Amino acid sequence: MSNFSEWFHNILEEAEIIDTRYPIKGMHVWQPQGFKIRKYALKLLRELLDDDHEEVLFPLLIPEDELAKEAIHVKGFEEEVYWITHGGLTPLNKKLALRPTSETAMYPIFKLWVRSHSDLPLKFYQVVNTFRYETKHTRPLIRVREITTFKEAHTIHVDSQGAQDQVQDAIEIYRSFFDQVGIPYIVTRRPDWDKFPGADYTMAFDTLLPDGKTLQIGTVHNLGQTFARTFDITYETAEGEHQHVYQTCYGLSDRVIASIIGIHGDSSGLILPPSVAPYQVVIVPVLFKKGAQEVIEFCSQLHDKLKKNGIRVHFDDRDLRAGKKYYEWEMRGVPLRLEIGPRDIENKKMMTLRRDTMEKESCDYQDETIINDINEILTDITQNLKNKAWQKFNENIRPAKSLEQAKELMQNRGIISFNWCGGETCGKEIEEFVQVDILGLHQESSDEKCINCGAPSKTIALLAKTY
Ligand code: PR8
Repeated sequence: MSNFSEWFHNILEEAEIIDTRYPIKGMHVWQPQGFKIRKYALKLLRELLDDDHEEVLFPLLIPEDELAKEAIHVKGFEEEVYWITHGGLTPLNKKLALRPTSETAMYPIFKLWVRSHSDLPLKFYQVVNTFRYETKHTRPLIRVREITTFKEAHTIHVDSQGAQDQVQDAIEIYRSFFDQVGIPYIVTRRPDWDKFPGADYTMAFDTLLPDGKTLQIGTVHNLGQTFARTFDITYETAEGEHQHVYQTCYGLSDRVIASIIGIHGDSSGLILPPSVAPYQVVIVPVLFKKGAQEVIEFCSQLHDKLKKNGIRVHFDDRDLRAGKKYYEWEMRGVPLRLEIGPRDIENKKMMTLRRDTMEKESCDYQDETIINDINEILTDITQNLKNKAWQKFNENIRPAKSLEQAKELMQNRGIISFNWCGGETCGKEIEEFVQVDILGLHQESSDEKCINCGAPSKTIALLAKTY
């Protein structure tokens, strides 16, 4: 995969994930295969959030005066908002924004919903499309102007500790989500100049795409009381006083799918983790003149049995050369292929091909254990994909002791860890020198010095070329 960008665009087209021919820049069409991957990824996330969040659905349009209420927030988004100015031929007396995110749509209503301390915390989420007029180069799934699958959560708490704890909980939820699809990540606290407009602080998940550039795949923001004050969201304490609430919000986008495709795929196409694969297993009959009917019947029964047991399976009985079918299912990333011919049935065998390793193996076939056997292979594929991805990710995080070394290491892209004092002027100098971005503060370090200004530094930060 020497040219990742080209590979990525080709595979989106060939595997029928996204059609990029829609005539608006940054807005694309989900095709059936892509839509299924999206659907299963959403299902995983919903299962995690539904534990203690309520799903809601707010309108797409935000009145101009509500969007403008939170000054820092609106400043952060002013260059990215799409506006509706007319209803038919009639100019609107109040412009309406297409939500770039939904804080200013939701929070005026939260003001009406929040009453007493006993109602809190409240945790909501919605899955919607949001619109951002991105000026940087757009790319399908990675930087789009219509984010079609914006999964945004918004929570409300009585105190600052509640919001801080929620940030940690949200990070755990996202960890668990990314683990289920085998995506490696590193969590940093974004520098102040790069936090979400209106947030006290922002925690971000970054992964690494095969071209060595990092992609921000999720963010968790502690909003403190900024929005609560702006929208006057208060609750009544046990003593009957009115206090402003504390809030958090966090979100994931279409980038989740981009990273699944980009990180696991290879030169033969997609490699999908079973958790999101439209088909987890494909059965291909190996037919000869003799015994063909028996093979078809066997495969068809096997298909029904797997399906009944909750495995997403497809029986490919098209009248095509087996080789052509193999090529197609490999390109589409089906985790496991079963090839069954007359001799296999006779010998109680089947041929398996794992897409993650491309290993072909003749396995025993037993009616009683087949479901278990297949589920075991699928679990192993999930684990192997995750391990491989994490290993590659970790290999690409390298420490630098000086700015010169950071610059040199950066020639191979990846992530550089280094000691940083945390100061803004100093940070900008580092970015200027190495010509890449500071992702943020990653973890505590023993006493060291900032690699740029020499001031004492107790934190390790990360640098990377970012998307
Ligand atoms: C919030 N408010 O909005 P965030 N294309 C694809 N993905 C994108 C794009 C884009 N143009 N822009 C951002 N993302 C908060 C939290 C409600 C939810 C992805 O936060 O602006 C990035 O992965 O940080 C980002 O981390 C995530 O959406 C949330 O966007």
